[in-house]
Amino acid sequence: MSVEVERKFLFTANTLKTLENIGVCVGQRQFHDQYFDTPGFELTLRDMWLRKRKGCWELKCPTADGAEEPNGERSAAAALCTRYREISSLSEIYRRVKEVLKDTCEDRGTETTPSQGDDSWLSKLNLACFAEFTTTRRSFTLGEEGVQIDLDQADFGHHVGEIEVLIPEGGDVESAQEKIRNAAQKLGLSGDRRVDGKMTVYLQRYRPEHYAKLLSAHVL
Ligand code: V4E
Repeated sequence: MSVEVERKFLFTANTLKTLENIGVCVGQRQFHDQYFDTPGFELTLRDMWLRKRKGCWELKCPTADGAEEPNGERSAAAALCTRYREISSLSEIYRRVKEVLKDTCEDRGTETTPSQGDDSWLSKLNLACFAEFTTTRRSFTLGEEGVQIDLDQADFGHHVGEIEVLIPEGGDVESAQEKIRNAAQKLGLSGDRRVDGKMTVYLQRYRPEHYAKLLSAHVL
């Protein structure tokens, strides 16, 4: 299991020029994401994001240590970063999702892990797709170890950049944030406000009721 520490940013043609000058493009790819939740938004209200990408299941959920720094405060730079645990093992995803839904779902699903390709567990747990979109992603590195910069263009007309560092669970979050801060400086990023990701914009546009619930629960 790994933890993704990430800062989103708005990018312009100039950011792209800078990246092409000082970074290395490590690839371009396209993927289709489908996100799932119950009609009562029980996963996303807990900041848990279940998705299927290129036929594989992924769950992003809050880290065990929350988002606080050891001294209980967050620096301005750290506040721009999110961190989420990324789980890609279907058995672990199924276990965690079932645990969250156990009180509300009549059919609690089977004990055995679903097999890849058999999605019947979704309806048993009352899960349905609430968002889907395709992203074209160009990825860059800047020479700083472990830092990746993604420029995402979603098919519903929103684009956003991300600087991300993957660390092991319990790894050094502050050093990841420092790397992200350095990369942001190299890219000449200014601004001290969190930037909305693809999902926030998608929900705002196409699922206003869901968006409002998450906003009032301070998930977004
Ligand atoms: C964690 C999360 C969501 C799931 C999608 O995560 P995101 O990193 O935005 O998507 P993507 O496609 O870049 O995934 P990757 O390829 O990097 O794994 S949707 C909303 N959240 C929570 C969230 C938040 N509250 N604030 C910010 C700035 N980002 C995400």
